[in-house]
Amino acid sequence: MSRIRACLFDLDGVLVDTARYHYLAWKRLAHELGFDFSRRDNERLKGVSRDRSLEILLEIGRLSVDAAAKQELAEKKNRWYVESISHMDETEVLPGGRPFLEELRRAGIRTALGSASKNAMTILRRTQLVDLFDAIVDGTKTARAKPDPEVFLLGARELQVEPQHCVVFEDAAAGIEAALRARMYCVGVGSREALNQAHLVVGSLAEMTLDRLQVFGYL
Ligand code: B16
Ligand code: MG
Repeated sequence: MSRIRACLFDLDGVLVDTARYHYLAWKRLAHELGFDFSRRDNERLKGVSRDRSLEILLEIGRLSVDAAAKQELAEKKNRWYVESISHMDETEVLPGGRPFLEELRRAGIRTALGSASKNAMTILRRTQLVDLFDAIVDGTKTARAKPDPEVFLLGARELQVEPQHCVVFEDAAAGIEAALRARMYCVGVGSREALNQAHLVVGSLAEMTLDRLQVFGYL
């Protein structure tokens, strides 16, 4: 078994719950466009890029708009979203996130962020998580969205660790597929039914310890 040398973390749904801010902004946009957008609909947007999220929203509202209008709508939603996350603070880190990152770093395991969000730096700064990462790969650095493995492969490359020595923590099915396509180990964070492709599933990072990485041959 290979030794684990790095852990890569998704942001929304693993370290912070920004899904609710995304939801409120998409819902406001849907209302402006004249239709409703439910929490159930919002599940389809988790881990998905901003552009693809807008396409899904327009599908739900049965609307078709040209490329320029799409860009305007995506920008409008993002302005509302950025306004909400600008009020975040360190209390919004999900349970177990900070202590687990600190434990990994004490043990010499490298850490990276692997998020689809173009707003990841703002969120990391607001929640005071920036210094806990050796590498930060977000939607501003990638060309292809999850389930493409690009975000995690780039993270591993920045950390100079081979994929077989990496573990990814993800809350979305698209992210788990991306991790598996990168040939990394994957821990699903959330419900077992939704994340059954992962090698291991935990309810939250509060259930994670260095010891539990032994299942991947940590020692
Ligand atoms: P932005 P993650 C993802 O973050 C969110 O889960 C997804 O809902 C969002 O559409 C995407 O980021 C893009 O975010 O509009 O801020 O660029 O889960 O990959 O950390
Ligand atoms: Mg996520």
